[in-house]
Amino acid sequence: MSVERTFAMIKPDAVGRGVSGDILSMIEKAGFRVVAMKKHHITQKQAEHFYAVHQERPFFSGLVKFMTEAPSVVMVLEKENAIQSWRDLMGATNPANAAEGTIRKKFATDIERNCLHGSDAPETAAQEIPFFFSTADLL
Ligand code: FUP
Repeated sequence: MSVERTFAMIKPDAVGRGVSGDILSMIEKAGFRVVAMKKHHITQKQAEHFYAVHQERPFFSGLVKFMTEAPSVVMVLEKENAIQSWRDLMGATNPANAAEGTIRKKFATDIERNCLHGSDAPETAAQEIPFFFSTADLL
């Protein structure tokens, strides 16, 4: 295993409910280093691009609407095996299936408003990190 970076997002539902601090605390307690972090209100174009892989799915327009309704917190996290570790800490996409101890189990309400995003592979992290952060943010 090697030290990796992954892209993480606290979505508008969690930010709006004021639980970003609690989530950040769980992230830090799990041993991640926060390399970069900012609040960002994603535009419609950005959300459509970010979730382009889902553009044919029936939930796409609802997902874009939700993601653009209020700001998110976007982050780059670093740790050994960070991509899988962050997905493990997030829990299942559908919070109804999320394991005890995961963030989605604690804070998420439904499959769309599921609090968090995390890159699912090194290639995805390599696209998602520069989508939100410049080289200068990541030194
Ligand atoms: P994840 O990798 O956990 O973010 O999950 P996916 O890439 O499968 O889905 C991306 C986002 O689409 C989810 F976070 C929420 C939304 N989604 C729905 O709203 N309904 C679905 O049935 C599946 C996903």
